[in-house]
Amino acid sequence: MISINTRLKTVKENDLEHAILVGVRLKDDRSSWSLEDSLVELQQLAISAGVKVAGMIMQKVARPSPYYIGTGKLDDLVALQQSTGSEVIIFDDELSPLQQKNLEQVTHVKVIDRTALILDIFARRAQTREGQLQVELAQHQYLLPRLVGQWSHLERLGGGVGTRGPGESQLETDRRLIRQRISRIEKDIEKVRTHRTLYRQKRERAGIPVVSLVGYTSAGKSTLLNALSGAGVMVSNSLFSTLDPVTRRIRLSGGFEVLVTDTVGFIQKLPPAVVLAFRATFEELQEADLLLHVIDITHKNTLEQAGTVKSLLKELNLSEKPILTVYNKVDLLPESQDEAGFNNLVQYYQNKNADAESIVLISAAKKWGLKELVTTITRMLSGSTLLCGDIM
Ligand SMILES: Nc1nc2c(ncn2[C@@H]2O[C@H](COP(=O)(O)OP(=O)(O)OP(=O)(O)O)[C@@H](O)[C@H]2O)c(=O)[nH]1
Ligand SMILES: [Mg+2]
Repeated sequence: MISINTRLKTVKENDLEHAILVGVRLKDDRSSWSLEDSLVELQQLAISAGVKVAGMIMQKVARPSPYYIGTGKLDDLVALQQSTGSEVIIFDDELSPLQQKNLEQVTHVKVIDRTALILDIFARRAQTREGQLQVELAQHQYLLPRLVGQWSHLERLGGGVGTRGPGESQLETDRRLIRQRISRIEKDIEKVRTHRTLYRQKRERAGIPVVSLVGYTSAGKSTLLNALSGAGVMVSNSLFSTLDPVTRRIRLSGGFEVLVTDTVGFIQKLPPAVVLAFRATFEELQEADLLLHVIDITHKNTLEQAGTVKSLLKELNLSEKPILTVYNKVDLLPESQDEAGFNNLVQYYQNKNADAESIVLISAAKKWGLKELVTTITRMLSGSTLLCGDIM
């Protein structure tokens, strides 16, 4: 198992590694994200994982080769890696085990993909037992199909004495150990989850509505929770600052109370292993009476980010929930440098947009627009009769 654990720790703690990033656009890719923007995001992920980006390579290809990129680009990649002395190459898309092995054999450095990078950030951020278990589960699930690649080179040498036998049995042992570990983690997660279900039932009896913050990573969800409740949740400009869900009770106008939950952010190309492992966290969202979709209005990819969140909500069967769209970071817009400018902008927006009812503009950092936000939350919850009755 030592070799497996070493592979899992793709990026070393407290050690600035230098990386080359590689982005590829396949011909049949229907993503709304441009190759360049996706790579810029990968760069932010790399920085969030403590990696220094030394160079980037991009290519559009019809279909992936055994090296994912074409052979000409592969030469460029090797040259760039050597001239920068980079220790790691990070691909923006999931590599097959064989592609990863082929690339490592040619470049002689570690080759990882976006998924491994995201899992590495998650491993650094997880604070609670449940969060750590979920990350570990995701890592093992990511690794399991990839074990094949580590031994197949022995088979390709022609098999027979000294290759197929030991290789195969080692592979089986590794697989079995990982499967055992996976089922142990699943059981542990189940235990933690039972705890949470009990807590949830208690809350349901108390009848307090739940408002859940959802949105792209770094949209400002935790900043908003802090602004609403003084929660003191960690906020940072690195991606995936929040991993473990946090719930705070806040008082709305009229003395009503709601629970506001902050949770892991979304990102494009969210790895299936992560979705699977964080099932419990995402399932919590099913309990929400209202979703606040927090959007960074100033990001270059605001539309793409919002679209990514919407399709993930659909995948998680959450798109039927009442949703309030919250445009955040309005203080960064040139029209609203101060509160008076902000109020003018809100007024202008409300007059102009027929659907302004379910959209609120705010600055979580400056605490602008929070009163309007709270009023809208109250109205939406009252509309669903959740705030009727005596819950105090
Ligand atoms: N100027 C400005 N910056 C903001 C605002 N809201 C959040 N930020 C900044 O945006 C960055 C991300 O904020 P977070 O609250 O950590 O975002 P998040 O959505 O919780 O991100 P994850 O936990 O990574 O999913 C931080 O640097 C915040 O200071 C805002 O209203 N205005
Ligand atoms: Mg957060």
